[in-house]
Amino acid sequence: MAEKKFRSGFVAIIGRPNVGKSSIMNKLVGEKVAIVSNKPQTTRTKIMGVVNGEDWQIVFLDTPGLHKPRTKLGEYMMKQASEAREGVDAVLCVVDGQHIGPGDRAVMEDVARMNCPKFLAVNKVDVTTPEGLMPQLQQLATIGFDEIVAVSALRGDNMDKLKDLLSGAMPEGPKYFPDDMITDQPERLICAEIIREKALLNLREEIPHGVGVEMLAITKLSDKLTEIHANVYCERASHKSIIIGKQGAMLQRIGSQARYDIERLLDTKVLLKLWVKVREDWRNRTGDLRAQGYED
Ligand SMILES: Nc1nc2c(ncn2[C@@H]2O[C@H](COP(=O)(O)OP(=O)(O)O)[C@@H](O)[C@H]2O)c(=O)[nH]1
Ligand SMILES: [Mg+2]
Repeated sequence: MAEKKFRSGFVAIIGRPNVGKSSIMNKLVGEKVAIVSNKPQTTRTKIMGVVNGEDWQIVFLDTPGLHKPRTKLGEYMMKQASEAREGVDAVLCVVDGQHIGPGDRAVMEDVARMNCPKFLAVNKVDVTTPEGLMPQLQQLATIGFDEIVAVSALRGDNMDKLKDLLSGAMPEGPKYFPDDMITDQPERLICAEIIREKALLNLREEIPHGVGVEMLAITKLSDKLTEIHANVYCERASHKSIIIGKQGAMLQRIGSQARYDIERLLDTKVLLKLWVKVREDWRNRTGDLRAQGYED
């Protein structure tokens, strides 16, 4: 019997903040491995998501959106994004079909120069009309992608097409990770990210960028109960009172939304204790960055 060749490889997902990179990876993986929000720069590290087919495996690397860094954290994020591009077998570039601006164009042109198969996903087609999209797609055709696909991470449009294209572009290779391993993120970091996601969802304006979560302890009290203690950092006293809210209402909301997701992740009940701390300029402090898991 002829042996069937197994294909595998790494695919970097690249694009401007907020275009839906993490949403696409989660949809492809089938589980939420990267948090998602409507705030730019939600993703701070490179996050791996593994997708398995019958005779292939793709390891996606979700990356922070490309932007000009203004803090040490920002520099770390951009380093993570550029590291994720090294040695990949293909690139998936993502733009938001609602608006493709000069920043997107710069990213696309940059990606188009890379020496590997490259695909462009025009995301959020659920909120754009095909007529509105056509002129843009025609224009993009000249940029040098192997293929351009209109997708919706929200509705799942063309996700199978993406899998087909990308798996077809993978070289022959081993199964890098076992079937049950869908991400490289340790449980404690995912828990911290879930808390940060709920803070991002509930907070407005400039506060989210300055929010950080440090896990202090995850203690399994029994098979059915886990206790979690975490610090929520912000950069100003005024932000702290907003995060806590009137009579603690905001912190309670963030906490109970986070608890809901973490209970599903850990499959136990969760006691979640959050403390809000002011730490001016933590995004420029190496020690604080380390404490939150942003380590080189
Ligand atoms: N309507 C619509 N919204 C989407 C889609 N994909 C992502 N979003 C939203 O776009 C925002 C940014 O998504 P996210 O995955 O965090 O983007 P990233 O910064 O590129 O990783 C979130 O509010 C998502 O819910 C989509 O296909 N359709
Ligand atoms: Mg993201």
